[in-house]
This record gives sequence, structure tokens and C-alpha cells, in this order.
Amino acid sequence: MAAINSVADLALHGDVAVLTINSPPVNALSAVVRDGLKRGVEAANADANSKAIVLICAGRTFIAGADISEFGKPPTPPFLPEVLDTIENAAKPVVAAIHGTALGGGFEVALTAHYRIAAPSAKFGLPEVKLGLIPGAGGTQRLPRLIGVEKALDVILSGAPFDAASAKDWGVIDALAEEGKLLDGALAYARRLVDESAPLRKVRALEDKIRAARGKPEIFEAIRKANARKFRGFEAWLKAIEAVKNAVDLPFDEGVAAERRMFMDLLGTTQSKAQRYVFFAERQAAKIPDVPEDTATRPIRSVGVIGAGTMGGGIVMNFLNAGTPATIVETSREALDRGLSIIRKNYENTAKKGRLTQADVEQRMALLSGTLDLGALADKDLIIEAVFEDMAVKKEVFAKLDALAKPGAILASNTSYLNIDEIAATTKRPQDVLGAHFFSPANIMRLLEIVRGEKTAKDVIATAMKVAKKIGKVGVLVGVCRGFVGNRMLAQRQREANKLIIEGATPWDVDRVLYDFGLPMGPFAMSDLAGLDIGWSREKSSSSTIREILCERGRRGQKTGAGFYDYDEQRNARPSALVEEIIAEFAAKKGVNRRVVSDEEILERCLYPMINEGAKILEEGKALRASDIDVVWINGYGWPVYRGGPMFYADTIGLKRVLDKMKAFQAAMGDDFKPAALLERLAESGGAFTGG
Ligand code: 3H9
Repeated sequence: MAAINSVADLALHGDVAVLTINSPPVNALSAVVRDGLKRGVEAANADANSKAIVLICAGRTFIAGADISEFGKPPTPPFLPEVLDTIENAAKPVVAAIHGTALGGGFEVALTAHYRIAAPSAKFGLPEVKLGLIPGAGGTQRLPRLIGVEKALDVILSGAPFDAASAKDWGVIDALAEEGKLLDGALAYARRLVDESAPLRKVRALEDKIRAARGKPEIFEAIRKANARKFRGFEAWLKAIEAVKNAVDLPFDEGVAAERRMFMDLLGTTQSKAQRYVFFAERQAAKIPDVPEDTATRPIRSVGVIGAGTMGGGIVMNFLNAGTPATIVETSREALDRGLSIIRKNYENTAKKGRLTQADVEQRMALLSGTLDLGALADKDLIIEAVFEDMAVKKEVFAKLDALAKPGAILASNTSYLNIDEIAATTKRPQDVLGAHFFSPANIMRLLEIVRGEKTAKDVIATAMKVAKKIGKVGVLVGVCRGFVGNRMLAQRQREANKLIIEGATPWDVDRVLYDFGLPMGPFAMSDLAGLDIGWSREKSSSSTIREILCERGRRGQKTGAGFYDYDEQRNARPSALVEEIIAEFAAKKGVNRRVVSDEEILERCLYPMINEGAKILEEGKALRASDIDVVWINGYGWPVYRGGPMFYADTIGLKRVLDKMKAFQAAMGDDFKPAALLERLAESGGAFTGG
């Protein structure tokens, strides 16, 4: 075995040279890996004793892509395109042997090999769009040549991985090895190629799969149209489509050159910078300074959920999906039956769309039991309460849980703003209590705010973070304060939105500005969707807010066909002249002189107080780091990922500007806009929240 460099080894197995890359954790294409690949293939190519070359990786995976942490730094040779040329132009067959995840640049390396063999558990993909990029090393040119335009676009635009069975089916790989015996399989395959004098098959030279789409721009236009909503605001998706179109219409070298130019352009955009920042931010969120990664966790083999409403039902589905048995508790047979049947219906709907088999549905439902007896939770490892949002009710539930749960069980509340310490104090085991704030719909939204109480034990936190990962959520640790991180900041935006419509903006102006910023919907459309009567009661209603007036008049949101907007049968929204009148009357009564409010003011009034609140959250230590706040907003509220979250966004526009505006608003409108001390300090010293 000869070392090529610190991460690459070359060894001769009979007449097959094996080049092994070993650069933990994921064999990313850092400069040293590129160097190892290039010089390794050159050496194997020059060695007269070898007749074929197997390229394989050590550790948990084949190359998982370019080294994202190198992006934005001065590039170091050898550059990836040269490395790929070396592989593709080798004078003897190169076989890529793939296990784990061949992603991005890693998959592109494999596509330059002449043949590919993989472990049955291997996965493949081009996730670059998730980083605001397109594949930059020939992926957009080679993949369509291998599997056709339609499938290639699917892979490139979704960024989602596909499995080895599909890869074999589509012709991405030529052979499957036995699980755990990849090297043996690759050696045998390489020898067969040698024995058969197989040609050096270069994907770049294949034409038959792309010919049909040549000169047919309508194929690409149709994809753009069909995905207009999903692609809204993103730069990378349209470039990816353009690159694949080039693969069809241009000679290979021109297509590759254009792809590289677009890749380099995107690399320099704020969008890609934001999306790369989010990639690392989500991984950083799992790291808690005083809870080391090796903290022993408590086993979670069974879960209890109290409340079979929308939240409880959504929460329980996460566990069923992950294969953990769960029991759901309700207070009436009717509510329980309704909850259970909604869960089944949700699964059936997914099955109808082809994303689950009927057997999957039954398997999940078999893990679920429902009961009216709280005592059935006595042996559960984790109990999550999702009852009515009222402190007295929560306290009662926790006192009962304290009396019946087994020692060491974790007791979690799904409250969205109540004080966890107060809830924990009703038990004799506050160390086992924490908040687990899921976001609606709880089976879909990726965020889980894990609320650390004053006395929550470290192993309970470590367990909750692990559970979050197991059920496919991004867990973010937050401290006790009203609304925690997300809802506390949202309250700022809500207050300003409500003020703005009295001052002269319309609800549709506010919604449009925030929608155009990239959010999925504005606050008024959101209220109509959720129902304006959440927390409203006729008895207590005194026409003191626009919302109260709308509820009093029966305009309770989409479900009643009218709220801030009017709705037709298909629930399409139309601005309501009546609502404009109601607002104007209300403002007149309050003596407000209505004025024209600019879009710029709407945006700044809605977002800057949120950013300011984020700064206070950091000052008070209620979030560990600014990037955790961004992870909350991206995964819980649909903040556009290409803007990196509110704190990253603040950094991109400059903290000085945010501070100056907050001061100006404060002078004009009072202390709702009082700048946080941290914002002042950072803005004045030229600092940033994220360092991103
Ligand atoms: C690209 O390839 C562009 C090309 O087209 C063109 C080039 C010219 N770089 O996720 P994990 C780190 S774009 C640097 O927790 P898992 C990660 O930060 C790239 N670091 O593990 C973490 O570090 P730490 C296209 C990376 O098992 C550690 O590895 N490729 C990279 O849950 C473990 O990661 C991608 O977008 C990287 N590429 O999942 C793939 N990848 O321990 C991105 C990981 O210090 N990666 N790290 O926190 C992934 O999707 C997942 O990491 C993977 C493993 C599925 C591989």
C-alpha cells in the first residue's frame, strides 16, 4: 500500500489498483482529497501492473460532496474539473465503488468513472439547490445523458437522494455489490471488465437519452410554470433548468463551461451564502455547550401523548412514523375516536398520493393505542402533554402525571408560551420536566423548540435532542420566557401589523409585502387560515380590536367564508371593501389620522422589531446563539431559507441600518422600538449577530 497523501492510499490487488480515500467525517472534496484523487489516479494509470482502477472510500460514506466549508475562501488547486478530467481520461477502466451517500461533487466524481458499482444501502443525489447552487462539476451535463432529461431534472431540482435500487433501474450504476462486501464486489467487477476488454465508457459521449428533448424549449418552460410557486424568489432553480437545457442543446464542453460559470456566479450570491449558513446552523443547533455529546441518554421505547386534538394527533404521528409505539389519551370517547380517525385519514391520504403503502399505514396504526385512562401512561418513557393552553389545566395534568408516571419518565409540555418552571413546580421531579414545543402541522413542520427549565436535567435535554433527530425534527434548545424564541418574536410582528392597518396600510398591503419578501403568507391571511376566533369569546368581546369586531360580525376566517378577506367556494381570497370600512371607522373613533404607508415602512416595521427582540433573547441567554434563532424561523415559520433567518438577514442589511431605523421609529412612535443593548453594541462596533 502506498500513501499518495494524508487521505489517499493506492494498493494493488492482483492486477487491479485500488485508490482509497479516507477523510472523515464524510470524505468531502477538500483540497487534500482532490489532490489525493488526482495524483492517485495518475499513479494508478501510470502503473503497468494494473489493468483497472477501483475508486472507493473508507469510513461511513463515499464522497458526500464538495467541502462546503471551503466555499467563499480562495480556491486551492487542483480544481475539481481537472480532477474529473484525469479520472475520465484514464487509459484503463475506472470503477467507482459507492457506499453511504454519493452526493453533489461526490456523485459527479462517480459520474466521471467509466463504471459504477454500489452497496444496496447506498444513496445518490445532487443536493446543490439546497445550498443555493447548481451542480458545478458536470452533474447537470452528465446525468441527463445517463438517465434522460425528465429524471435528471427531478433529481437536480428536488435535491433529494435516491436509492441504489432506483440507481440500478435507471442505469446510474452498472452493478450492485453484496452489502458489506463492496470492495470484493468492485474487484470482481473490475476483473470482469478487464477480461471482457470492456470499452472505457464515458458518460459525456452518450447521446441517445437526450436526443428527444433537443430543440424543445417547451419542456423546460413547462417545468418552470408548474413549479412557479415553489421556485418563487430562488435563483438556483432557474439556473439549474437552464443548465440541463444546455446539456440537450449545446456540445458537452460548452455545456460544462456554462454550468461552471453559473455555479461560480451563484457561489457569490447572498442567497447561496445564506443557504450554506443554514446548513451549518442546523448542525450547530444540536451542540449544547454544557451538555456534552457523550451525555448518556434515557431510552425512549414508548411514548404517551395527552390530547387527541390537532396538535396531539400531529405529535403522535411523528413517533409512529419513527416506529415508536405510542398511546394517546383523551377525556371523552367521542374526542378520542375523532382524533384516531383523523390520524388514520391523514395516513390514508398519504397512501393515496403514493407516498406510503397500505401496509405502511397499517403498520403505523398498529403502533398506536387510544385510551380514556391517564393511568395507561404509567409505564411510558416519554409523556407529552398537548391539552388546552391554560396554566391551571396544565398544572392539573402535571400533578396527575407526577403521581402516576414511572420514575425517570420524561414529562414534556407542548405549551407554546407558558412558563415551564411553573408547570415543573407542580411535580416532585422538576428535573424530568421540559417543554417540547411542536409547530402546526406537527407531523410536518421540522422545528421542535426544546424548552429548558431551571431544573431540567442534562440527560433529559440530551434525550430530547436525540428524540428530535430520530423523529426527523431540528431540535433547538430555548430558555423559559413568554412565547420562547419563535412566538416571542412573532408577537412583535403581529403588534406592528395590527398598528399598520389602523395607521393607513391595508391588510392586503401588509400581506403582499411580507409575501414578496418570501414568507409563505402574511399575518392577515395567516389569521384567516387559523381562524380569527381562537381565544375569542362572545361574552368578553367588546369591539376593542379589529379582530374582535370581525368575530362579532361572524367573519371568523376562511372557515366562515370571510375574515380579513372574502373567500369564494375554492377558498380564494379577495380583499374586502367592508373590512376597509370597518378599519377606517375604527381608526376615526380612535382619532387616528390615516396616511399612506410605504412598502418599505411595512417591511421595516414588521421585521426590525423582531430582529430587536431576537437581540434581547440573545442578551438574556434564552437562545444559545443567533443561528439557533434563524433555525427556529426557517423551520417553524417558513422564513425564506435564501434569506438565512432574521438574524442573518439583519447582518446582510447591516446592523447600523437596523439600529438607526429603530431609533427613528422610537422617536416617532415610542418604546415599542427601544433598541436592545446588544443591537446597539454590535451596530456601533461594526459587529454582526452571526459572523456569517
Ligand atoms: C457540491 O458538491 C458542489 C459541486 O457540485 C461542485 C463543486 C465544484 N462539506 O450531516 P451530518 C460535516 S455542494 C463540509 O451531521 P449525517 C457536517 O457539517 C455539496 N462538511 O451527518 C458535520 O460536521 P460536524 C453537496 C460537511 O450522517 C459532519 O460532516 N453535498 C459536508 O447526518 C457530519 O454531517 C451536500 O450538500 C460537506 N459537504 O449526514 C451534502 N457534509 O460533525 C451535505 C457534511 O462538525 N451533507 N459535513 O457538525 C449531508 O447532506 C449530510 O452531511 C450527509 C451525512 C448525508 C452526508
